[in-house]
Amino acid sequence: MATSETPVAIIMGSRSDWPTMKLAADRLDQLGVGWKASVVSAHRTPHRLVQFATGAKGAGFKVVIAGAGGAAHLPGMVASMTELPVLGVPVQSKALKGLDSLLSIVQMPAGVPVATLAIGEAGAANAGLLAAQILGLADPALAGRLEDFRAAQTDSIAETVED
Ligand code: RP5
Repeated sequence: MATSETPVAIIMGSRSDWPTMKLAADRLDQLGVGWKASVVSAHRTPHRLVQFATGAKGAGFKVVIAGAGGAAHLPGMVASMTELPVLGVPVQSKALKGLDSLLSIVQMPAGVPVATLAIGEAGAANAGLLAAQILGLADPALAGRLEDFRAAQTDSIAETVED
């Protein structure tokens, strides 16, 4: 069960996706946004998928971050059963380096959107930030923390190339 303290659900197809998906959780932690992570596999636990997707909105979640690799059907299937925004993270696969994951997630038919991020760690980190930006539209304090984050990030980028 989500609460106003945990507006973001982070789901993934396998425990093996967590080292990547943790990057989303880390960004949410930095911004003071609550999250709940769980393993929901489109193929290995299909009934858990239906239960999660049909119950996510009623449980109080506002945004779903869904990561999966290979035949990555999880984000699209969740999106098909909820009106919550679903952010899809293509986890880097061993065989095809995540191109399979990306194409499985990004090519959704019109009518059922998944906001697809980059392959791997950058995508997971950006999913956390994007979830915070969505929530920030209705949360001025969070929007302020996002502005501070961007300003600090800009300040951290040196213009010179010397060591
Ligand atoms: C997908 O298969 C998961 O999302 C994961 O990225 C991939 C491999 O899973 P494991 O075999 O490591 O459990 O369903």
